[in-house]
Amino acid sequence: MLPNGAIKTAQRVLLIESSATDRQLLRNWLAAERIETYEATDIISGLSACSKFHPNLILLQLRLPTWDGFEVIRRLKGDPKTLSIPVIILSAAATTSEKAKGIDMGAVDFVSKPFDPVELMARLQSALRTKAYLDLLEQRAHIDGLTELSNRFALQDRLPVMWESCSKAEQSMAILIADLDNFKRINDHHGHAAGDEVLRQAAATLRMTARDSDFIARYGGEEFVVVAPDCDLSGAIVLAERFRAAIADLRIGFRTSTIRVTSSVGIAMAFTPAVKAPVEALDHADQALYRAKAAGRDAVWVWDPVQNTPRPTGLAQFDSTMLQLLLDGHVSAGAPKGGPHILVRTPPAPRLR
Ligand code: GH3
Ligand code: MG
Ligand code: MG
Repeated sequence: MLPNGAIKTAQRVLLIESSATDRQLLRNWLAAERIETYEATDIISGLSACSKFHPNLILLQLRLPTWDGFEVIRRLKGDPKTLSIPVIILSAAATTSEKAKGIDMGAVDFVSKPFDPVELMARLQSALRTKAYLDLLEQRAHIDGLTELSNRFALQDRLPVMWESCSKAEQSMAILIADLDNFKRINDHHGHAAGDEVLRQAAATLRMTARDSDFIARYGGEEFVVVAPDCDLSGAIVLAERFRAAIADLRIGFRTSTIRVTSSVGIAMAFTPAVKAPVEALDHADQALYRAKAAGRDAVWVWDPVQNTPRPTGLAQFDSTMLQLLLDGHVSAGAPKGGPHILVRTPPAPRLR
């Protein structure tokens, strides 16, 4: 365990208290400790303050008008967005069974009247520290240690949320799976440390190629998933082709060697008639990726929602400069070799970082 003070705690406290006298008293103590405070007098304003103010801790009076404080705790703990905010109950005369009920429902502590500023601050700082530790642990549990991208757990959490919000906003959304080609050979020829460096640089390239609003995760060993909200099929192909071309352009210096690597990408769109859930779109992207591999790698394939089968985009034959000219609409591709394809001439290019 780290000593007190070893972790920086955010200091934003929501005070839900109906008594103006107690609010003033607590406000003054919190201000003296330089704690940013937001005040609410009842359950409605208290709950709405959570989404506006994003408190790190809530000081909650049990005796509130209309509904009691237990209802506030029940609602806070029932909502994933507020579930982890620690609640300290302020109580004038809570019975033992009320205290037990509060703790049982998820409150972290009690402070009884008459309030003592030293005790209150010690309990409050302790709860803030615990919250900061938990936030740090949660953050670390969602980050891949090698590439510093989000990991698979983070993807599992974020994908359904992004899916829901794009669906509500009636926006398109694309899912890409990119996999480095013949990566095992790099490990075999240059060693595991070289493979790690390739993964780091591929991840950094992906991060630079994607938009700020895209969510990128390391999905497995040498596999990455990009969830691109508000991105139509043309935009997704541009993004995938940029990534593929940028990876192919990399020259990764490792000790005395220069390593090159290519990647294959599968794309699937959300909200097509056959796709009801994120896992189905991921599966389509995976099938498209599989076909890109089978067709020779260093290619982008897309799940065609009309034919219900993967198709090549037909752009893999161009180097990155030519590809950029093509995607910017400055030149025309002519007839690409290799049969049916989806060719994009003037797509809305995603914003580069
Ligand atoms: P394909 O083109 O079909 O994708 O072939 P591949 O060699 O890239 O795929 P394969 O699944 O055969 O091998 C993936 C390799 O990635 C095997 C595994 O040891 C390696 N790997 C997975 N995670 C890491 C890692 O964190 N660091 C390094 N250096 N290698 C890793
Ligand atoms: Mg691979
Ligand atoms: Mg793989």
